[in-house]
Amino acid sequence: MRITKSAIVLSTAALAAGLVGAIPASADVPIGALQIVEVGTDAMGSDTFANRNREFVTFKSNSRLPVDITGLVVQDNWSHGNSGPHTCNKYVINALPGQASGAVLGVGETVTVFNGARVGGNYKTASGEYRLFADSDVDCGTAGHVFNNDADTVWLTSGVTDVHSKSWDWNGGYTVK
Ligand SMILES: [Ca+2]
Ligand SMILES: [Ca+2]
Ligand SMILES: [Ca+2]
Repeated sequence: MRITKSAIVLSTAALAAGLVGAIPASADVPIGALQIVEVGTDAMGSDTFANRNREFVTFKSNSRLPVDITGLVVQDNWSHGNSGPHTCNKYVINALPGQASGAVLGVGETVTVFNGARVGGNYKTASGEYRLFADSDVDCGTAGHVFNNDADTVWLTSGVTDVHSKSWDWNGGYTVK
């Protein structure tokens, strides 16, 4: 198998902590343990409260161990640079569907956070993808759309650690990979 730098870092951290299971919630998720694979940046046509789900972030685990992502913040560049208390333009993962408490991402598993809402709420697909719904406020961004269509950055932040980010500076499509 391919040994990644992040896997080595993670393994070292796990050994240092004497762990055999998941990286504990008290530790920040290590840099590189998660990877953003796709961002929905712009809903086709007008950006309205009803089509907020066309804005989304998909990320996967690159870790060789289950990783506790409880408290992970998925946020745009405005939120990332705003250290004051605020509730706009970010989503905090405190639970995953099917788990009694906390949020532990298994090896190779994927999460998609949609900015809109869904009847029935969060769920896990048959193929094992967690789908979470941030239900952004209409007063945040443009009718709840928070990822700038032309240029922005999505950040995955755990405590003080920026685990991964993805930027774009174009306006030529609806998603960025
Ligand atoms: Ca947008
Ligand atoms: Ca649009
Ligand atoms: Ca933004």
